[in-house]
Amino acid sequence: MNDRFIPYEHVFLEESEMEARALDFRDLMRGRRTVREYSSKPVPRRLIELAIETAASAPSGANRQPWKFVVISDPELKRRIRVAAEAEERQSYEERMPDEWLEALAPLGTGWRKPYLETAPWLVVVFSESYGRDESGGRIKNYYVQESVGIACGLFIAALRNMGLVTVTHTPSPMGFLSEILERPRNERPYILFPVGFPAEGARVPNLGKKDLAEVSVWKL
Ligand code: IYR
Repeated sequence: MNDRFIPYEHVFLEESEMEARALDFRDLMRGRRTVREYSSKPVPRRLIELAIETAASAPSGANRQPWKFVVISDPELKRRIRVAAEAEERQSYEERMPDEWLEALAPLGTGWRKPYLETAPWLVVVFSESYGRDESGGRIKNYYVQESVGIACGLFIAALRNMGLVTVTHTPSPMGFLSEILERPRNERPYILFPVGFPAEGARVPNLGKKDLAEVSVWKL
């Protein structure tokens, strides 16, 4: 018997229930905001585990699952990450980023200071695996790594939103310092750093909206 394929047990829903669930989920996700001001209120480790399990359910090229989630709560590590990230970001904002980019960021109100890297109870750094390792240490080729890890990060963000937590997709540039501080092997590349927690009391977000359906879709009927 060939067990390489197994039956897929799909749960079919009533159309009315499909639409109701779609609306609920759309509204939940529309309410998501990137938050840059964090409370130090603790978040149970179990919630982070669940968000990672959700993210790791993502489809990936050849099912290689080319991601690693490095989870940090240690204050000393957070401090080292903040110091290194701010050093890079300061150079970026003050020297590396062209005016056009700075103008594009102006509405977000971002800057090189990243206090959330210490305030948020958890930092989750997602690494992409440019290649994998087999049992004997040989290289395994990975496929569509950027796409795969991007999808996993999207699910991670959705999982956090669904459980009532907030995050920001922080991508200090360059991110090499994360490999060093977190002692990651050469095949792992920093992809996104997610501070995770609750918003600070009185936290504010930029007054931004999303494009509407007509702007983001084209229909060929
Ligand atoms: N990485 C920097 C700059 C930055 C870039 C973009 I594009 C953003 O949408 C937001 C920030 C930072 O984290 O501040």
